[in-house]
Amino acid sequence: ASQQLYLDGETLPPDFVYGCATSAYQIEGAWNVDGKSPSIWDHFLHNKTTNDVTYGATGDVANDFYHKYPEDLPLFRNALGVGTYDFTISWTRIMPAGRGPLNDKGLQFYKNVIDTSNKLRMSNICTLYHWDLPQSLQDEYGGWLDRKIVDDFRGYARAVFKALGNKCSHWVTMNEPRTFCTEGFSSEPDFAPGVIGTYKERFTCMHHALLAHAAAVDEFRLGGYKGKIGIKVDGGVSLPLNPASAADQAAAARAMDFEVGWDVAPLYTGDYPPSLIASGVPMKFTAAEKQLLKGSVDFIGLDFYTSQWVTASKHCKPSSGSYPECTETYQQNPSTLIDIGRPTASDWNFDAPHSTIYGGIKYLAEHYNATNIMISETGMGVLNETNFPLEQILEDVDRIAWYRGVLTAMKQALADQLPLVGFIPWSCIDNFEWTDGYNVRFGLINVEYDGAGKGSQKRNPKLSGAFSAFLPFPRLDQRGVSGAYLRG
Ligand code: PNW
Repeated sequence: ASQQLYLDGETLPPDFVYGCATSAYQIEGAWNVDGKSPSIWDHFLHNKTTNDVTYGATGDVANDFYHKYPEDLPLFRNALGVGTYDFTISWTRIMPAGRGPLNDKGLQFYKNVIDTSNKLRMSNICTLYHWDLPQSLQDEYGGWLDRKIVDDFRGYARAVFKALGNKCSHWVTMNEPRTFCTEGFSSEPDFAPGVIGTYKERFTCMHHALLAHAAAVDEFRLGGYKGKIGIKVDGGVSLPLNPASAADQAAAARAMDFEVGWDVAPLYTGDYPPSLIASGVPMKFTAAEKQLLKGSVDFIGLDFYTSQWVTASKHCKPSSGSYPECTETYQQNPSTLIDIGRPTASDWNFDAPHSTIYGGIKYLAEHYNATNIMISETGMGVLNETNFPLEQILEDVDRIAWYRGVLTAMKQALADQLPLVGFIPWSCIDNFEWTDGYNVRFGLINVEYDGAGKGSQKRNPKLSGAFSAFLPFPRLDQRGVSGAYLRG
């Protein structure tokens, strides 16, 4: 292999994607405009009794992207220099009853976003689901806890593909099933639907999410659409604290199975990781379901932010077989997990690019023979208290340091011939950061609002935005790759 590996057109795969990402609930606002019905996030935050979202913020207005996209998309293209805009579709905007007729105005909004992107010479990665389930389906049958969700998701996917299927170069069925299933049904859920659950609920949600993913991919392939389809999975990389210890190695391998493998293994093997099955699972896939799952991704998106060292727990030995309780305790026991890297404003997120980015790509490639791996989200949040001077917020050198580390890790991956095909920083622009409200910002562009989301909404590119514009990636317009049908 060449010793001179630069992240440029010569050494990157020819279709390498460089973009930036957002999600519907986090930026659009307009929560009840033009026929949109409430999602579980609207409902959850409107009906909260505990006040654990910073400053009681909601996504009711967020960035008002629903109205401001004509000013934001040129910024993404021109200030950040991205070739791809990665966005998510709100189910309740496009199909307000959860199934049945489409809402023309909602659909038109996404057509406008795509057409405007294409006019600016950006392609689109389009995601069907980033956590904003129709509240009506939650009310009707409990949403992800009922098998009915699989058919409804299939119907929603079919309708979206029919309307927009050939307009996106990449489709993502859903964002991070593990995050929305574990956070939405935890013992103290701070994510919608906010249903207190045990491992059984979390597993059931994951099981149905995986089946829904497979059903959507099935629809896409049956329809013969032109783009690629995949999923975005979250996860950290778990490494043995003491690499020489067999017990720590086993603990780390197990943590990878239970976290990353939980949703990744079914995509490649058709079933959960053997160690997870051996520990006892509440639901199993049928032979037909396994067949649908296996090979259900053209590409895999890694939303990888952070990593941890793992050491064998004294309290619950991996071999004890009393999963779920044992394993969950085992994973969550603070004495067994040690965050790797520089702390950030998010208590779960530490800067360790070699472990997280290089390690994540390598793990997927080696363990699951994954090809077409995309770093579909990574980034760091910075605290944005209202009294901080704007100049300080815009000079976000810490975030540049984060992305420099990511670049080095990606160079290493490419040098090792690992199949990295894209890189999508999170996020294009500041937005509603779930339980942190607007107080922790991940954007390459600043938005002037306070922790509750109130303010002028003025957009200001950060220094990291300029850094993004200078990254030596090929942009779609210079190469025309897949641009023909995107623009055509
Ligand atoms: C991503 N973790 O999820 C989400 O896709 C975005 O919506 C979100 O804004 C972004 O992270 C920043 O938080 C994750 O706890 C959230 O490891 C949490 C974790 C991982 C991914």
